[in-house]
Amino acid sequence: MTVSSAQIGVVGLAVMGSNIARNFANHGYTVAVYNRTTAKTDAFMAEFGSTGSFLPAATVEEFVASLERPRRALIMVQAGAATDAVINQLADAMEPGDIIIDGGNALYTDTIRREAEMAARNLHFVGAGISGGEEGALNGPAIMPGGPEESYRSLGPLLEDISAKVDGTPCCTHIGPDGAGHFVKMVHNGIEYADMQVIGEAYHLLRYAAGIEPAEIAAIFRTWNAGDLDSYLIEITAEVLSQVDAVTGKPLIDVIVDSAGQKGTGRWTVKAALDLGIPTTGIGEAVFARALSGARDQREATTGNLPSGQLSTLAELGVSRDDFVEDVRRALYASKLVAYAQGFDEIRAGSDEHNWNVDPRDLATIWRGGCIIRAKFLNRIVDAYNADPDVRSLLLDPYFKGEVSGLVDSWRRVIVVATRLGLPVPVFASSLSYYDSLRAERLPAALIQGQRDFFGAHTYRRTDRAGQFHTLWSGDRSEVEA
Ligand code: NBP
Repeated sequence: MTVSSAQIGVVGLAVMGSNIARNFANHGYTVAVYNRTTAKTDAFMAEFGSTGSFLPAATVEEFVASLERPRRALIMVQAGAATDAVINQLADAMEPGDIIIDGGNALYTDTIRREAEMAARNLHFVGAGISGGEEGALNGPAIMPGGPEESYRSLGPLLEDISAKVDGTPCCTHIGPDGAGHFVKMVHNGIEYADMQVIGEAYHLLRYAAGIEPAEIAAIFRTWNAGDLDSYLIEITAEVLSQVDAVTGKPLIDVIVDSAGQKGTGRWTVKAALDLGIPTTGIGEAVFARALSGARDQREATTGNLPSGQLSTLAELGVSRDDFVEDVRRALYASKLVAYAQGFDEIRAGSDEHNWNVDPRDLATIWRGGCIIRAKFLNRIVDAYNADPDVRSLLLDPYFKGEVSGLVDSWRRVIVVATRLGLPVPVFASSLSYYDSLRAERLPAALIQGQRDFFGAHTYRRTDRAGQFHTLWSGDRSEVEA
């Protein structure tokens, strides 16, 4: 007979699942482990069985039977159909009140559906976003659990225990009902796309506008990491840029193919933003930049084969190298602020749409550690929402406004230089356009409304009177009230 003594179980022992199982065991929990292919469970036990208290199971039934009640089973398998298959197997073996947690990168709409399906079977379903990659899974990730409040009471202490801690605060908190956890994890990844792209654009300018070699750029990034830009992504950028390829002796960056992969969470973030009507332009440009980089056939046809127009050099533009380096740092910082402001706008809109009541301060707090976008300046986002929970854009917060006022001139100069040198900076440039759009008293949308009224009688509103109006474009061009 199986002893029901595991406080938590993990299904799926690939890299993430095995590291999370070990993380629980390292915190003193007895962990039931199960993998579809039993050989993987055996291999896990052979390698790590003696490092903690694990109960290996060969079947789902045995796995479920080894869990204490209410049972808590964390699924760490491939997102999509595999997750549905495992949920159904667990649900068949579980009893009312038990908790199924999906720690994979599920699409939040799938999580909403699954939560409703499990609720109908009197089971709790928790979609938990987990960030930090394999290292975080083992040593402390950021965890974003959604699902019923009630299940968090039983589950929360365990998840908080294994999460990263910053100043003693766990990087885990209940985010909101059903799909809230996976939604914010999705936007987290979207912000990560933008953050990585702006760092990439900064590198590209230092390298190809200022002609600085990778090892020296690494040193520049290290100094940046000691200031406002202090973050995990800046830190690892310096590591990557200082790496030398053992085969060729060249900087590793020069032998890596310049096609960025993607698994889909950035694309989901943009799709959701489009549906919500939130202009997450930085994230969108970052996703498109990866797509363009990966369009090998097209790039082979176009590289060196499209007219550039008259190009300049930094020297011809009278810009000194040191001034330019500092301008790039500021443009990077400003563009990054825009990406975060847009990401938080999307979270607010998603939360309103689904009545999740997500507190943005929770996210800024738990993202300070464990996750890929961990950064010092997230403390400032907490302060901003503390000062005004309803601030219409983070860019309006007095601290960030002050920061941007010290950055914006550099930001403009960098876009000019990049344009004159013919270097692509899609997120730097679109973020500045977004910022200028927010500042603008008038936008060209008035003309668009005129055009829409011309060809489709879509009507327009006037600046001086209430109501909807239409001009009789193909008649005498007088205006009528619609
Ligand atoms: P993978 O995403 O590579 O999934 C492999 C696991 O899924 C194996 O345990 C495999 O079992 C299991 N599996 C599959 Br595939 N189909 C199954 C099915 N029909 N029934 C039961 N099990 C099935 O693993 P991972 O990279 O560890 O990621 C796990 C989850 O965590 C994913 O959702 C991922 O998106 C998410 N995530 C990953 C990272 C990361 O850095 N890798 C970070 C954050 C989140 P088998 O051994 O029998 O084939």
